Amino acid sequence: MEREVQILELKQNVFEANKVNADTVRADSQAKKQLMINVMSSPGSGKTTTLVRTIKDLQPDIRVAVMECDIDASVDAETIAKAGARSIQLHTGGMCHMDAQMTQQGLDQMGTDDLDLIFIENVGNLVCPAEFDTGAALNITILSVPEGDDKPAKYPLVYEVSDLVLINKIDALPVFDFRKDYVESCIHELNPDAKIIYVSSKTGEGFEEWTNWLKEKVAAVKAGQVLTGRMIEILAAEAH
Ligand SMILES: Nc1nc2c(ncn2[C@@H]2O[C@H](COP(=O)(O)OP(=O)(O)OP(=O)(O)O)[C@@H](O)[C@H]2O)c(=O)[nH]1
Ligand SMILES: [Mg+2]
Ligand SMILES: [Zn+2]
Repeated sequence: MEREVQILELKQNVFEANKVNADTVRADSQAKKQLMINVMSSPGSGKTTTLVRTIKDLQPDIRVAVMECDIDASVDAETIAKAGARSIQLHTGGMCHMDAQMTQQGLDQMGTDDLDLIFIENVGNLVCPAEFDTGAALNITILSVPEGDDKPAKYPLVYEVSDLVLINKIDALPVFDFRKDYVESCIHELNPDAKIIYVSSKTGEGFEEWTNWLKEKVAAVKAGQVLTGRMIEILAAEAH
């Protein structure tokens, strides 16, 4: 007699549970009029360096905190603390991405009083962080010049779900074959509304445009506006 085969969609359950947690995290930050931004990129593209310069440019007018997520070590959280912002190091227990439950635990431990802007520095990885809603309102990706201009073509999802792409290390443009037109067309093909800003976290070039974008978003949240980033829209559309 033939036996019936059972199928359990584990991945589906994981995403559904995460969505509930992410919505709770987002509702809390909306109630507190705090903006949370998830920063994704491959290892070494300059997430921490970018955040350090950003903190220095924004504080004290905008009160910033960073949740650093890594598999191990605490160097990034120490670097952020030295830059004068509240920070916490989260160890993901071997996981290569953040999820909303981890965000909640991090926020509870760090404390969120007296903050305007909270960054999540996600684990350096261009693949699964793009699949998990952390509960942040907005998502950004950093692509650094030395990684190559083919990354949007090879890792499309992270660019699809991002509201903004920072192209970092532009001070290195003279020594790399990096086609700006090509990278822009690849990103816009995936995500026509993605904002692209060129920066160097080493020299500060481009930072005015980046920090103005942040100031605008923080002001919108303070004014009670609910920001709905691309990732939230895409996940909601998939759920229907
Ligand atoms: N030339 C140049 N170097 C940069 C720039 N931004 C970052 N770097 C360097 O790139 C290296 C990696 O920078 P990090 O900020 O640690 O990168 P990260 O993305 O936080 O790395 P992980 O947390 O390990 O994923 C460091 O040596 C930085 O000094 C830049 O704009 N120009
Ligand atoms: Mg880092
Ligand atoms: Zn992962």
